[in-house]
Amino acid sequence: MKTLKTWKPFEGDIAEIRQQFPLPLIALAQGEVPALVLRGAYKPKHCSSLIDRFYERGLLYNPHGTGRPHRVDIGTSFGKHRADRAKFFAHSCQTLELFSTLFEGYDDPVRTMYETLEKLATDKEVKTAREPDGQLYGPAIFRAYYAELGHGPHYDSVAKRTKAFDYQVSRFEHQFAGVLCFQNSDSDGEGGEPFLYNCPWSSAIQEQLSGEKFRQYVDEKKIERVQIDLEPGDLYFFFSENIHEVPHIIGERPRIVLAIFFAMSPDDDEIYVWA
Ligand SMILES: O=C(O)CCC(=O)C(=O)O
Ligand SMILES: [Fe+2]
Repeated sequence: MKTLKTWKPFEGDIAEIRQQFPLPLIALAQGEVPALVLRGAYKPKHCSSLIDRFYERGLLYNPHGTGRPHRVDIGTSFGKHRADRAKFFAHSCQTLELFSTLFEGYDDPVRTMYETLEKLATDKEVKTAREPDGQLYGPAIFRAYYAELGHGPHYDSVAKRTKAFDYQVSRFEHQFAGVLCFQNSDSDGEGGEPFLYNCPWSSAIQEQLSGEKFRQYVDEKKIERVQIDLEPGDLYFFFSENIHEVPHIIGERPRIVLAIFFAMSPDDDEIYVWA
């Protein structure tokens, strides 16, 4: 692996980030910085209390003695549901309803993410993605990765990868993600902590993305990568058009995050957020 550490995540509060990067999202898109990390953006105590609530309400499963581990989403994944438009928007509607009471008694973590993003977005308005007829996308998603689950090297772009041109979110130039850690898995190793590569997607990269090929390619081309080490309550933003991965989880305790995707164009006043 490369030892030169020129590509490092920047950690700070909003003011420190904006002082360093007057246009933080553009800095991410241009690869000046791999990620912006806001420690303690949300109260860790609220993370654990909400997770208890998710178990109580059967929104997460207890791994003991159950069958094959599978990822659990609480929310509406665009990628998973977009093929059937009517069902996608109906599902999103249910998520909005669920989220309207799910956080009662605690800070609303979805609002925390949107408000933080709005402060980083400088002069843009941050909105849940919507279609011209007013139908809303899912606002955010909780993801629980259980043992052996992760996410191999990939990039996320509705415009470039998903090519969902029948949806409004494809109109934007750049796509990003924000992830708020709720719980880490119990391994001390690399498991569950995301890696970001200094490598935007291109059609040439596409051929390298299958199987073990990408790791070889990264070594050969000396592509820098960074691992983002998070504690509950920490939030990070990154350019999701860079290749990234989540190494699989080791141990019984699932990694639980609240994630958003969002897209912007320099000349558009709105930022659309979805899941
Ligand atoms: O959970 C993370 O840190 C990244 C997740 C991710 O890459 C995705 O959901 O597409
Ligand atoms: Fe991703």
